[in-house]
Amino acid sequence: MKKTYRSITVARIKRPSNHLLVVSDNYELSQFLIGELKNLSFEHDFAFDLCYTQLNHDPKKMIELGASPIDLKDQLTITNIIKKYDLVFSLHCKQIFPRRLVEDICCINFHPGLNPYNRGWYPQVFSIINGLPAGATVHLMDAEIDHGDIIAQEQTVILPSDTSFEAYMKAITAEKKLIKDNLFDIIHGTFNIHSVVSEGNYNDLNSYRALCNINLNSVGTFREHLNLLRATSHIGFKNAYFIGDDGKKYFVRVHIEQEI
Ligand code: 0FX
Repeated sequence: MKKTYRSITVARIKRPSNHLLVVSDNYELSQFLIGELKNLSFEHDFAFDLCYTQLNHDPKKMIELGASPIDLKDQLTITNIIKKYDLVFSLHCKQIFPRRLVEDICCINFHPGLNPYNRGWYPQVFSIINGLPAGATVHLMDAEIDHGDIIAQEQTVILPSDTSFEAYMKAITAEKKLIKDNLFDIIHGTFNIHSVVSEGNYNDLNSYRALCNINLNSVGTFREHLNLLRATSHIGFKNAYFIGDDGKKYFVRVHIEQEI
């Protein structure tokens, strides 16, 4: 794996957590995390709560898992989190954690990208386009997005046949492994953190939207065009499109198979 952090230990957190808040808008990962949490046993008192954010417009399955709503933009909510919890997880959360929260409590992000490469929106999409490494990262949070000292990482391999969907599923598998391998130590407070070698790069939602708007007159190699289609093809979503001569919008998706 390409080293993305310095191998020096910058700190070792020593205090076990008694009360964890998990903020997540991702059902699959929340279900997995809860399963792992229930398998662990600690010598100290430990409890956790699960919340989904205001930006989650389809929270039915999160509610079935026992999650309650939370608004991280509300100042009183942040004050109450700081009073009640000593550890907070961001597990694919749709709201940004405010500075006050990440500076007052140990907040940890589970991210489907290999920091510091392609931080921000849909890391695997941009890895397909720019060839930067992909994977998953668990890291301490600071006030910048997908930024902070690294606890653990897993790199994934994106094949020429992978679209955004397959590359994303590989990142999810890597995240589950990171959860399994690091959860006890994180809660126990016996994990090491490592500083990141560079700021890397960040992609916002507008950069993604720009990729989806196909310019039929764009000039480039076939590889570039194919990579754009791979990067925007994701089962369940209509992403890339062009406007036909009839003025109508046409969505495009690519399917690639490796010879067996
Ligand atoms: O759980 P998650 O990967 O995303 C969540 C938050 O929604 C997101 O704001 C946060 N940055 C992330 C760390 O955690 O699920 P998702 O359904 O939003 O996206 C999953 C993948 O689906 C994404 O990597 C690319 C694909 N996708 C998603 C949307 C919304 C598309 O191809 N098109 C889309 O319109």
